[in-house]
Amino acid sequence: MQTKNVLLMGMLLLSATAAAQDPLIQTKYTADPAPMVYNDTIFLYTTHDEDDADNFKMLDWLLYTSTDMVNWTDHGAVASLKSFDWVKRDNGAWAEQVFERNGKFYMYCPIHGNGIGVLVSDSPYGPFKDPLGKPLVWQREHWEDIDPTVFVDDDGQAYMYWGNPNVYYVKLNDDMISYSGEVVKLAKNPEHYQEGPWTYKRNGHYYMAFASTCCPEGIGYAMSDSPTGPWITRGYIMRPTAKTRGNHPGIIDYKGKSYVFGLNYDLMHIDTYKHHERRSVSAAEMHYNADGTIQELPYFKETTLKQIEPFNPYRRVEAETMAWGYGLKTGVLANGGIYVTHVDNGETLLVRGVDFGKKGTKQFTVSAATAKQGGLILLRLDSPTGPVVGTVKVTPTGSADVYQLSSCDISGATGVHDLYLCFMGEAVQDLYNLDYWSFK
Ligand code: FUB
Repeated sequence: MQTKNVLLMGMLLLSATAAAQDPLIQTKYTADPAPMVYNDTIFLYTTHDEDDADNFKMLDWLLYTSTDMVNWTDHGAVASLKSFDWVKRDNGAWAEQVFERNGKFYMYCPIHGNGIGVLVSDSPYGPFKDPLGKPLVWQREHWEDIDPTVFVDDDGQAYMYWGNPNVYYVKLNDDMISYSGEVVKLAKNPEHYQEGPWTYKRNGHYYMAFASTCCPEGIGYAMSDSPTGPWITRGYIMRPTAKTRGNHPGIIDYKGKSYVFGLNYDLMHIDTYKHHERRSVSAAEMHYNADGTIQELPYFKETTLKQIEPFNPYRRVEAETMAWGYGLKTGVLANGGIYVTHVDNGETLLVRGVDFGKKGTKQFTVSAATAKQGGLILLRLDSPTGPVVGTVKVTPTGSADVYQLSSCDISGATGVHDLYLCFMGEAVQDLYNLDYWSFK
């Protein structure tokens, strides 16, 4: 993903993908989106396809947050296979979901071939711990225990559904880490069901969205009058298309709008069309009809993802907050924070819809570290070749782990603009690492 011709292609594709914001995350391969709304923020938990994956190579679960649907902050891995002492596999961290109940956060994690475990935290950012020391469910006679989804009905009864190719469910107890009764296998799957159920209740209707029959997988959905079915398929939220191969839904209502998240291979396709399991998460606004049915959407790239509200730059902004950062990578600081790295000459980081206000800004400050290279950061508005409103010089700090603040004057930045941090230096690669920035 790092070569210069690929970077150029990435720049060209940026204009094609910016409106759809397809995919949402470019610094890692992400899959199996599980969005959760908490405290006015979207917590987007995802699985993680490793950069060198050919088949599924999945070791941990990632977290991203956003308050505007287009600028996403990377919080790194919040749990991994190592979170479970009983897991002996070194692969198989498949599609999880996090569910909040009474101020605790429950992460339901399938370990492919080893059942479904549950982790608990007091915070949506983790740390997530295993309270059971064993799987919550494990039907050892097959490998169908994947893709758990959880919701709580109005009467307080919690349900967990999962499975490929069959759908199973249990009634979870109030503690959310045990269940009563038997594992139930649905007598009849929703038509076109393959895997990845996402079950919720909205305006009195029960919904089960799912990845529809492989391959390619679209996003289908079924409705029911009861949490235990029968589930009747009502159509596609997104029809299967040759443009992708797998899919996996996650659905939320947020700030008066509804969104469906899914997955595709569009990030990998910037680099290669040779098939590897290197997927990425996308999202689109979706709409319900008055009778509760859902309007079909075109493919992610043919939708427009609108920013919900302008971005406030007058605060500490973590550098790993971006709408687009193809070619960049993120790493973990000694204090557990996240930083931006692999910053090469000619790359850019886009933050969409930054509101500089009527009076505008006078100064930009960035916290950066670099052993010996250094370089410039040009701040451009509205395009990677737009007007330069400031240029900050990053000088060597003696170590790629030692961060120093550098500032520059800004002129001509008022109102709302897309902000491009354009990275330049004499070296080709690894100019500096970035921790955070702010305007004043
Ligand atoms: O990501 C691994 C598996 O692929 C998931 O569990 C399925 O839903 C499919 O997306």
